[in-house]
Amino acid sequence: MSPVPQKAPRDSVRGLVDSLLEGDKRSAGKLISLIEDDEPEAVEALARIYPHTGRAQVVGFTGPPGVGKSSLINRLVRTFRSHGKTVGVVAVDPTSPYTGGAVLGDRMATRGHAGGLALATFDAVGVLDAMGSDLVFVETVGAGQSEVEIASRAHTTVVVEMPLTGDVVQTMKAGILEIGDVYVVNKVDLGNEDVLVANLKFQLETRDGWTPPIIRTAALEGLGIEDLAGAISKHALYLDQSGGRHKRDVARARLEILENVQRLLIHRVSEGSRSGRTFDKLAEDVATRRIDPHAAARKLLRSGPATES
Ligand SMILES: Nc1nc2c(ncn2[C@@H]2O[C@H](COP(=O)(O)OP(=O)(O)O)[C@@H](O)[C@H]2O)c(=O)[nH]1
Ligand SMILES: [Mg+2]
Repeated sequence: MSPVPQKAPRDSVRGLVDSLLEGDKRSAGKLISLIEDDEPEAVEALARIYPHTGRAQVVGFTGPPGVGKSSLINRLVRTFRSHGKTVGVVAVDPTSPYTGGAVLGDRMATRGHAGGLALATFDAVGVLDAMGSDLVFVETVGAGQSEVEIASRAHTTVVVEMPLTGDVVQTMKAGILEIGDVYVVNKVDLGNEDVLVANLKFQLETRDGWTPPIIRTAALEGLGIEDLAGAISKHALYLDQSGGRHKRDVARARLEILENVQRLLIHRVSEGSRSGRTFDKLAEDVATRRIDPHAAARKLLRSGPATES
C-alpha cells in the first residue's frame, strides 16, 4: 500500500473515486485524508464524489462524554450488518474506541475543531455515502455547538442520556429536547432510569407528525439495541413518506453553501495574494481607527475577483 502522493496527478483522483464507487475501503481512506489535509486535489475529489451521494441515511449521535455513544454505535453497526445493511462510521472524537463491529476502513476519525464539527467531517460522510453505505453514523463529542450542528446535518439525530444515581435532580442541557428524533436512555443496567424516562416522556413533543421515541438500552450487555435500530429505521421511513428528508437535505445544502463561501473568502484574503495585501492594508487602517471593521470587510469584498482555490 503506497501513501497518498503529495501532488497526485488528476487521473489518480479519478482513479480513487472510481474505486470508491465500487466500494473500495482503501480508496475511501485515502480520499478522506486527502480532503482532511485540504490537498489541492480535494476540490476535484469532492466534485467527483458529490453526484454519487444522497442515498445513505445519515445518523448523528450526540450526548455528554461517557454516556455510551461509541459503545452504542459499535453494537448498532453489528445489528444493522446482521440485517444485511452496510454501515460507515465517522467519529469526530478521534479517541472513540471502535472495536469488533466496525471494520478498518469504514470508520474514520476526523479531527474536530473548536467551533463544532469540522467541514471535513461531512465531507467524510459524503465519501462513505458514495461508497454505498446504507447508513452513516456520526459521533459528536457533545460539547459546544456540535449538537445543534449535527441536528441540522443529519437525517436522524439520536440524543443519548443516562440516569444519574443518588438524589440529584437531572436537568437536560438547553435545546436538547428540540433536536432529537430518537432519545436513548443508556446504562439502564445501573438502574434509576424511570425518573429520566418519565421526565423525557413528559417534555418531548410531537413535531411534524413524529413523536420521538425513548429507547432504554444497556450498550455493554447489548440490551435494547434491536429496539434502537428499529427506531432509526422507522424514522427513515417517516422522513421518506412525509417529505421531511428533502426538507432536511435542502437545509443542509444551505449550510454547506455558506460554509464554502466562507472557505472561498478566507482563501481569497490569504497571504501572498493581491487581496492579501489589501487585507494587510485594511488591518492597519482598522487598528489605527481610520476605518471600522464592518466597513473594511465591505471594502475587501469589493476589492477584486475571488481567487480560485
Ligand atoms: N454500565 C454501563 N456502562 C456503559 C454502558 N455503555 C457504555 N458504558 C461505559 O461507559 C464508558 C463510556 O462509554 P463510551 O461508549 O466511550 O461513551 P461516549 O463517550 O459517549 O462515546 C465506557 O467505560 C463504557 O464501557 C452501559 O450500558 N452500561
Ligand atoms: Mg465516544
